[in-house]
Amino acid sequence: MPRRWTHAALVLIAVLVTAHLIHRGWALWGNDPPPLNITPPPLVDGAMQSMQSIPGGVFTMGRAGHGPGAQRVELAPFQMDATEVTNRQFAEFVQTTGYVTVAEQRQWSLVFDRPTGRWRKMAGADWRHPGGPDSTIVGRDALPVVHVSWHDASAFAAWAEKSLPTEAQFEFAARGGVHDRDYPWGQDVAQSTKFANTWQGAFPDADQELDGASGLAAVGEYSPNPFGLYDIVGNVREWCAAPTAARSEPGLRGGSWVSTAEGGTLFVWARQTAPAKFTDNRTGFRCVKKGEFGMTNDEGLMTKE
Ligand SMILES: [Ca+2]
Ligand SMILES: [Ca+2]
Repeated sequence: MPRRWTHAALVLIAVLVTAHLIHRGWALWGNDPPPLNITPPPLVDGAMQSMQSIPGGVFTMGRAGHGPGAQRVELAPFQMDATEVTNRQFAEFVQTTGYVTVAEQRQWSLVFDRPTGRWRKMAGADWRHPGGPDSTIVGRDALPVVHVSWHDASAFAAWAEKSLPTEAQFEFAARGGVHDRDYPWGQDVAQSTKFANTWQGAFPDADQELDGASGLAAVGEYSPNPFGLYDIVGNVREWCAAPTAARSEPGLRGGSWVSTAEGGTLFVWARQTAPAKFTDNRTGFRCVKKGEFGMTNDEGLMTKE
């Protein structure tokens, strides 16, 4: 009798522990992806931008048969901005340093023209005037900064004591620990409307706006990937650190609000490039920091040691 009760108690405990672990979303099944229903830290719009710890590790970067192909890469742990850099954050940088962007010096930038689906050179377009000289960023604090060149993004990163991610860091982070899929959320492009601000429908005739956003969206409005990174695909495509190969253009990752599934730029392994002085209203950035240089406090904020 006691033995039966002991057996029953052990079974009950095993069931409860298993249920608890499953409820907590622990990966009991080896290398499967972590759950997507994580609770990310609160977003903070300002100089103290929320960063996420990215564990590092070995992964296959790229895709065989596409661009530079696939290669095994090993990465050290690092921290990455949870969101794209916003107008408010960039304004703080400019107010502090007096920095003048490439587009402001040049007095023009490229703006997407919906009727034609082309990028039009527009005088007076810059980060303060994202749609052209008559537009403004007033009331758009939480939108990603655009019309920033690779040089501008690098200057911001240096000021913030961070750097632009390498393409390997960006891709590893975008994959979110899911290494055999084309999107951070899996293979189903229809799910993109939950995780990313992109373009649905025939380009450039009509954006069906199934994701709820026409044009740019405020950062952090869509679900994060398993590493707690928002808009790592879509919204603005993001500058990466310059490649070491001579004369190579910097890479751009993640696609943007103008990207369609058919275009192929939304894949976690896809890459675009542009000249370092290139600017338009679909291109922005976020920063990274070496893991050992900072700690994350209880509120998910970077703190200096
Ligand atoms: Ca959209
Ligand atoms: Ca993005």
